[in-house]
Amino acid sequence: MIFIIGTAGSGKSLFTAAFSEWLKISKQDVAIVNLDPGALKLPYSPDVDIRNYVDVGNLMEKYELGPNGAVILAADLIADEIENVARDVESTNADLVLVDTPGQMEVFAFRASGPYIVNELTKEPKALVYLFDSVFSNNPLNYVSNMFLSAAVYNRFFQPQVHLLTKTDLLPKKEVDKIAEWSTNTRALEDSIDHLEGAKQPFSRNMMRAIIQLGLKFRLIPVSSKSNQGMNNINLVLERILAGGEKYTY
Ligand SMILES: Nc1nc2c(ncn2[C@@H]2O[C@H](COP(=O)(O)OP(=O)(O)OP(=O)(O)O)[C@@H](O)[C@H]2O)c(=O)[nH]1
Ligand SMILES: [Mg+2]
Repeated sequence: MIFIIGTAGSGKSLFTAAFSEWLKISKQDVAIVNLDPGALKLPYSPDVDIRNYVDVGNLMEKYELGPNGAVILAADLIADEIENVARDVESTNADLVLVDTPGQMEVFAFRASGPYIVNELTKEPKALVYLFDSVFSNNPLNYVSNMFLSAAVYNRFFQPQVHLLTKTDLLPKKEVDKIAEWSTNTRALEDSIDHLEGAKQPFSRNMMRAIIQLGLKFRLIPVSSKSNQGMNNINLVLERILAGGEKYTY
């Protein structure tokens, strides 16, 4: 089971759609779970849908909540439905399950319900895929902030975590290569941080060093859900984590 996670708008749902299509073409037996109770439109047809159990619109009316309060309550209510969702997932009989998580990452990652859901939804091998939006991550300050967020997510779930650089079709290749290099070459990132102005520079540098000291590996895999760039690379990494390098479906 693969949980797709990232900040709002980072490309979770479209990646879920594109990667599942790519897997199907590669003759893999894949199912999709939508765990975003607030999703209005999805770029895929989910096999399992949390909206069948939790309805943000109803919660807003019933408890007189605004949209954000209702989304937070909804995320907590997912935990109460976990047995139903797990049963629905089981009945798909799929070899691989992609889980699209709520739009606002914090309601999933930084509340008690998220790790509970990840632990309870399956006992099969699992991985998290954390998305770096390439347009947002294209300056060293934002990049380091995103490293920090992904480290915080790792610290919440303690599952194997793979990092993607999404929407690469929106940037020139040179820019994509530069961001990808930051993730493997600390000197390159430090050089870019050196060009920041004022207090941002020592702050970013110290934050970068703190995260690197944690020993977390952040190698970013560039992907585009529009052109399918990188799907093969992410698939190979996930096969290694989840199936010991074998295909999920024979
Ligand atoms: N060009 C391009 N646009 C993308 C790509 N991935 C996502 N987008 C666009 O970015 C926007 C957000 O994508 P989503 O897949 O909805 O992102 P999300 O993380 O699920 O967003 P929320 O669930 O609303 O937080 C949409 O307009 C997508 O069409 C990509 O690889 N390339
Ligand atoms: Mg989404």
